[in-house]
Amino acid sequence: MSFDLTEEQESLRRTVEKFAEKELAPIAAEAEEKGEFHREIFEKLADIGLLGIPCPEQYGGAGLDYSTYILVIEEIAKQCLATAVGLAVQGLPQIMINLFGSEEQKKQYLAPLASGKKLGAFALTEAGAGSDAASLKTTATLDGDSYVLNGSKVFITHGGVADIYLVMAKTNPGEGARGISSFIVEDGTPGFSCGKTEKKMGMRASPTREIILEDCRIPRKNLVGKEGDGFKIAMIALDSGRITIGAAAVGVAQAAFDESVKYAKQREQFGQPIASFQAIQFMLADMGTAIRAARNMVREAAYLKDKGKPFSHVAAMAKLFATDTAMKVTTDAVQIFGGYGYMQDYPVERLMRAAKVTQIVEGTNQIQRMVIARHLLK
Ligand code: COS
Repeated sequence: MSFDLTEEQESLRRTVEKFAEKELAPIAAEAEEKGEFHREIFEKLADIGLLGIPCPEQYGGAGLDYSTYILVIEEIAKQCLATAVGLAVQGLPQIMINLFGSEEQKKQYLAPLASGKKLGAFALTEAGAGSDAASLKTTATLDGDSYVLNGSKVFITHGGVADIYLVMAKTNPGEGARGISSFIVEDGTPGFSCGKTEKKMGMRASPTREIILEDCRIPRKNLVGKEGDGFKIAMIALDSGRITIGAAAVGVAQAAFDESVKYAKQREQFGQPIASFQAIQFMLADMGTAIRAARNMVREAAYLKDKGKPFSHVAAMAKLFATDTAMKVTTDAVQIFGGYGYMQDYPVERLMRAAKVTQIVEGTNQIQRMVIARHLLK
């Protein structure tokens, strides 16, 4: 594993950095305050080929590796976590359909997702099934050449704005995890509707919504993989998703660190910049050290995935460490800013609220510890 980026990776990283400074920085604070989703940002991301990173070129994607995907996510997250998480979520259905879908599904769904013509979403969580995902209650009953879905999903990122949902439902309710299957459900299908839009602590430019399935009849051919494979398909997708959330957390932490260094050099107290005090220097030293370690862990997880090696526990470790780092670094950033850090005039309070959700999404950090411990003890 090399620490150097290839020329192509560095060039793409710089392009994305400039894109994020030009397109996201000016709107991120206001979109957060108003809870506004900017669909046009995803069109612009699509124009520069960023919505189809994990999709192979033959199906209309960029066919780039995960080591490149995480660079893109980190740069976007520095300016706007909502957009970075959206970019990560857009990848999940592409990964699932590419790995487990039929040729027909790949031809029908991958190009629209990769080109950004359609937005994708991942629908696993239910009101009573969060960390214990296998206890989900939504059912899918085979009826002739259709499946009929009934149930509801909560906390769905891009719920209501997505066009294609990968929905996990029980085809065999008595079978636990092995009774779950995975389906493609299109927006507009009779029986598909959206419920409550959540009011969140942070990441408010990304809509999080309930979706409702009432006798929602979808073609039998929309089953992804085989009946009973849905839980494993979801877990495999989440393994990859956890790497991208780790990358997003590194971006949030880096942004808070950069703001802190700038502020510490310019803010004067007791007749000198606060950066000259050891109390602040040690905080910055710890923040910089943790961010470097987190970034390297995320890169290792991506490297293992790219090489086709087992990476599930390393992805969990990277997600755990990077998101805990983001929480600590953003909290310390607010502390360095003092009273100003608590005010919305500076970006660090928004970054601190953003960091919190990274410890929860794609599996809470307690679930990551479970995944890690199971691996270490097996
Ligand atoms: N890759 C492939 N297969 C996996 C897997 C993975 N990462 N994790 C589990 N599986 C398989 C297991 O091998 C097992 O298969 P068999 O039945 O053939 O033995 C099956 O899935 C059930 O696994 P397990 O018994 O470990 O399931 P648990 O109910 O104990 O749940 C956890 C495991 C807790 C890890 C899982 O429910 C989880 O990740 N929860 C968090 C959900 C989450 O991240 N939600 C966020 C949604 S997006 S914001």
